[in-house]
Amino acid sequence: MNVDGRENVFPKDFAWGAATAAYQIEGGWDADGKSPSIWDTFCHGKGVVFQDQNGDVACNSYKLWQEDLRCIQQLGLTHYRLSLSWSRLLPDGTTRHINQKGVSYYNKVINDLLASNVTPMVTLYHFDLPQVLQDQGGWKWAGIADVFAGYAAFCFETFGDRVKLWVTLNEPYVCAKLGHEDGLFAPGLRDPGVSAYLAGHNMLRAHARAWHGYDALFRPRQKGLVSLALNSDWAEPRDPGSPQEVAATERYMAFTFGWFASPVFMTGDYPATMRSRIEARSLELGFPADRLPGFAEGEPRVLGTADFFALNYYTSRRVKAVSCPSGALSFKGDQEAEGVVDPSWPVSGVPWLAVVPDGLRKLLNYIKDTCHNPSIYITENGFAQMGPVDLEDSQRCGFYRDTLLEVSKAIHEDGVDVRGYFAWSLLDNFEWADGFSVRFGLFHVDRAHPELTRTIYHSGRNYAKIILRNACPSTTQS
Ligand code: GBH
Repeated sequence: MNVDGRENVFPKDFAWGAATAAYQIEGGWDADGKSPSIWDTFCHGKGVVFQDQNGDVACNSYKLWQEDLRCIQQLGLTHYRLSLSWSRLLPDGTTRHINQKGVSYYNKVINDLLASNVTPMVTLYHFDLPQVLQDQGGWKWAGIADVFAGYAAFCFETFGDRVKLWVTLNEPYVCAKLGHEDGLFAPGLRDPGVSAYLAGHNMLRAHARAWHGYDALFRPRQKGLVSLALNSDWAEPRDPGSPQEVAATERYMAFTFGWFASPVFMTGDYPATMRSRIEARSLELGFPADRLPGFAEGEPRVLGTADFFALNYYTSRRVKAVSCPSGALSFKGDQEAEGVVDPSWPVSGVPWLAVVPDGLRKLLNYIKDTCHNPSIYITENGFAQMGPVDLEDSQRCGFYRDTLLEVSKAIHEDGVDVRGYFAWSLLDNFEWADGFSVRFGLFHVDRAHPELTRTIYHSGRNYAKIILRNACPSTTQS
């Protein structure tokens, strides 16, 4: 439906948001009774983060929430996605001890948002496991699922009268793979081919318990929605005429998108491709064939435990087939595929983030087709700047314009049920292993200034205009 060139107009009630995460912005890492998370521990170690930086202070949003609120208001956001720090609320990880100062902080944030007519979307877990729970085995420990469900129920009970949009886990793929296979993210484990599958499995068990808890005990009176945020690239074969690359692309999607989307949205189990590849590789290398755990009878059902699809999309890949003949187990050896950046794609400030807006439209259609046409929130999407700060960030302006045009096409031409869009991120913040060297904000945060002054980028002003008009420019002018 491209009537009168108005396809760039978004549906009424479209959610316009920006997203952040607790560890990336809050600081106050040991303030008021908060215990350390695995990211505190990870960053306080040497040589794992750019220039040994850490989130001890970050954007100091724990103290400067009013400044963040001003930024939110200046953009005119209808929605704001934030995450809760588990170890700020429950310092020993469990509800045995509740940190009232943590509760008060988030109550203030949520109440201020609502008073400003901004709907909160709250993520329970954005990579920052309480260290005390890591000490018991973290996501590799089966018992974590019940502990997480207890934390989730506590949050629903405490904030659910006002919060109606919940995300349990942010990007289980990243947490499992970068945290347990590659060692690039906390907890920094390098255990190729084994731990990521186990950690991912326990995340799914944890998520399912949280969702069922909400469904049974809270939904009847709170009437909210619960999902988990899945990140995925869009992938296409390097050479569409090559059957090997077509098959490799299928494996690539199965091991990234399907790993978590299939159990929750499609079949209740991992993709068949994953099961068969991992089993074959285990046999080949003489390993017990149960690296990818099964969904046990008698466990809470995982299929159907999402009330909407929460998608984090950043980039796309061309896929080639690779084989790892060496004797070592690895995720890549199981997947037998590698994603590469097409040389024709422009890249952002970081090499991994190639700018491929139409990949988002394709991925949205793929979700519609493979996951039973769910309602979709794009819970993260954004563009990285590196090097000198450029407040006139024209490349990022173009990125948002082109991306939103693809979203509007997905809605109007393809009939994808996209309900909202959250820019990553409200602020320049602590970009995990890249520290503060990579900036995703709609607002710049001046780290040299004692008050960590927030200044809007040109892209922030443009985004505010888009929100105000509920439409993105349909031409290359903005
Ligand atoms: C999101 O992950 C996170 O949810 C968010 O917290 C983060 O700030 C945002 O992305 C921007 O990165 O350096 O080649 O090893 C998106 C998934 C995982 C994609 C880490 C890039 C690093 C690739 N990201 N990955 S590389």
